Amino acid sequence: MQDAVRAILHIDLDAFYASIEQRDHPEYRGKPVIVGGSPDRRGVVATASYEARKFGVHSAMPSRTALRLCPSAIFLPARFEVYRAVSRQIMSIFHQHTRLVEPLSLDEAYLDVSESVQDLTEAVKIAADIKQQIQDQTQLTASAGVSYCKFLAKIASDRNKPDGLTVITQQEAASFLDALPIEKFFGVGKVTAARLKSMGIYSGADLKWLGERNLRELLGKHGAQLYHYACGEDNRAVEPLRVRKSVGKEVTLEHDISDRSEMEHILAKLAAQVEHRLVELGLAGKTLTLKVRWSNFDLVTRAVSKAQGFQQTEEMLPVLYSQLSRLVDGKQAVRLLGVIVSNLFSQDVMARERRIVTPSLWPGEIAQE
Ligand code: DCP
Ligand code: MG
Repeated sequence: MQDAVRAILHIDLDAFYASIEQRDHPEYRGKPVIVGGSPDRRGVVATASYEARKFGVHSAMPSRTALRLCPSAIFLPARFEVYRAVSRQIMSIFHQHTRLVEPLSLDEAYLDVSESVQDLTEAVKIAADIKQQIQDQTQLTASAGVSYCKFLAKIASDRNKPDGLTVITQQEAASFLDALPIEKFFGVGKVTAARLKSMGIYSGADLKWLGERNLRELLGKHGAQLYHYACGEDNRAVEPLRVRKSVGKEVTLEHDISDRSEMEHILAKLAAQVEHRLVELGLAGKTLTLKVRWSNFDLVTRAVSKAQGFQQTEEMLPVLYSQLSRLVDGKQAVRLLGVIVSNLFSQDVMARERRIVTPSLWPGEIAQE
């Protein structure tokens, strides 16, 4: 008997926040829309419509830079309540097709449809049906990737955005992965990419050539995993019941640093990213943890808890800075910094929305140079 096929879908909505704004405000359709913080208040871009992306605008860019690149952009504050409601709609569509749904963020999930199909062609049909349902019920477009594993399904959904539907079969995987730039591999950030490139490793084919043992020596367990991805091997299961326990961000620095004000600057950026994610999910957390890895790889963490919880950057920073001042003596160098909020709980909606709207432009307000 033939082995049962694995059929994994990755579905990701296109320019999610911005498309919702264009849907709800027809006058913004076909125009460059940027959702995020205001350019005159050191905000960052959450996302940009495809019209704005043509100017080079992208997520996480300072809004001020975005305004310079695209002076005609329409800047809007995020309406998380609306985005969460749409997210519930699309997740419920996914659940009509399989119980194996693993959400990755508000607009993105893996689905394992292996039980309902004989081959990937049938899985493509399901992906097309889901895209149509999303269109009918939310008037939004999604891009779908179909493959035999999570890694390739995710890469596939990114291939033909927006409104894409891409399949990568087992037969196509090898040539596809060989040509894939290392940055596209799961878990390869800027630092790892730079390190690999300095050794002449640019693509999946190069990773394979380097071999499992070398990659493990270079990058530890993650290196071995990378090798297997490059060979098209990814057995990770779609995990529907992943309960989120924490929201955290960390960064491995390009160069070790020992200057405390530089560390504070990085912590402020990380805290802002954690705040963003917490707000998006409608969560706060009672425990705030500072994570520091010294240049000799020793790891220290310092956790502080408070009953009201942490969500906003300004609530986190005094705690992070005071913990940092106790750890750092100006001599030891740091290679990684992280900020984690755990012991999560759901926040009062109204109180939260008021705080989010304050630092942004009001809906409809148009930023001009
Ligand atoms: N988001 C954010 N900050 C980031 C990245 C994303 O606030 N640095 C938010 C805004 C996005 C949403 O999460 O609309 C979904 O993220 P995606 O990475 O899926 O980006 P988009 O859906 O906006 O665009 P794409 O068409 O590339 O998926
Ligand atoms: Mg998306």
